[in-house]
Amino acid sequence: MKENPHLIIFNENKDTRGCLVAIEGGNNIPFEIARVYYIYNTPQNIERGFHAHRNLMQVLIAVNGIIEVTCEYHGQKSFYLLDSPKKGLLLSGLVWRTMKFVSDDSILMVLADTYYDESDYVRNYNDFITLEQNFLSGFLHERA
Ligand code: T46
Repeated sequence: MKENPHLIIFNENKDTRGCLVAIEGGNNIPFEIARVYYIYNTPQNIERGFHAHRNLMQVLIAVNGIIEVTCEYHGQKSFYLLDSPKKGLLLSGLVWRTMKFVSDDSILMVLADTYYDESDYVRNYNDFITLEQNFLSGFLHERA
């Protein structure tokens, strides 16, 4: 099931001791979690990503710091500011993504629906554009 990129706001259990967010696969995110990875110790304003995925579904969460994510899909660009551990960004399917680690204390935690598979990556931008065009022409053909 493919969905356009969008933010998910998690419920926060807050009391005088601090805050707790719980994420349950298939409940408050739309897939079962097969893999968790996190990215940290990034220099300030470094950008990572610059690729798309063919099928992978992921939720990106800045558990610390501030991370700007740019998404390109269906010929348009959208920007998401991950500035709270309460926010998750759902990415599924063919979305060209870049993540800018705005503060050097930023930690990006990612929940993914499959194990690591390099063959799912589209790391060449021209290949991404070709795949997008194929997808869009197939979509328009189906609707005609
Ligand atoms: C994504 C964004 C948000 C592994 O061995 N296992 C893994 O599960 C992952 C995710 C990566 N790797 C290896 C592959 C590379 O040799 O770690 C190295 C760095 O990966 P990459 O350059 O793809 O990292 P980012 O930050 O550009 O992208 C990562 C994810 O790879 C990608 O799926 O959507 O974060």
